[in-house]
Amino acid sequence: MTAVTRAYIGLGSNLGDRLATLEAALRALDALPGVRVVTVSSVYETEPWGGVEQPSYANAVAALEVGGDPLSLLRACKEIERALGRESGVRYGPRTIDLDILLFGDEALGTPELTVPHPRMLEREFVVRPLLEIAPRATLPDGRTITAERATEGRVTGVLGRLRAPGGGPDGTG
Ligand code: PH2
Ligand code: MG
Ligand code: MG
Repeated sequence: MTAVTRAYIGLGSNLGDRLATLEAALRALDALPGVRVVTVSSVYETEPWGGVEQPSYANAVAALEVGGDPLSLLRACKEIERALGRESGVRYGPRTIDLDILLFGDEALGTPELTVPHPRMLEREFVVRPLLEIAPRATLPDGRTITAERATEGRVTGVLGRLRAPGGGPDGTG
């Protein structure tokens, strides 16, 4: 039997129909072989972070069960971003969809292609707020608890509601 890992993905969109795009991304993640979307946070309206003039973001976090390895998941995320019309543009600039691996079980990974945990996640309210909503006891690989204390960038300005989670009940548990 192969191991199943609990991973957390940050989703963001600030171009086009943001909620429809986030839902399409969740469906595409759930359709990946060996991947199941387990829980999805509320969608938060957030101030754009990164110093580029751009529209506000819709951000959410999803918990996944993943049968494969982190690099395969990363490549699948890139493929989904492409399929949903993301164009490679300005660094930290506007995008149709962004899928970032935040945590992958208790693995710590530092490769040119992928760093996990996401190196800047603790500073970003648009990541920490939705993550703590669905995983209030989430920890880093070194055992430290994740808190909102340092999350002062990309502030949350409102809650946009909930997405239809793929694969079952309203919260994806069905
Ligand atoms: N993503 C970025 C740049 N800035 N700001 C917010 N609020 N949310 C994001 O997801 C975001 C951002 C590039 O990935
Ligand atoms: Mg990002
Ligand atoms: Mg990204």
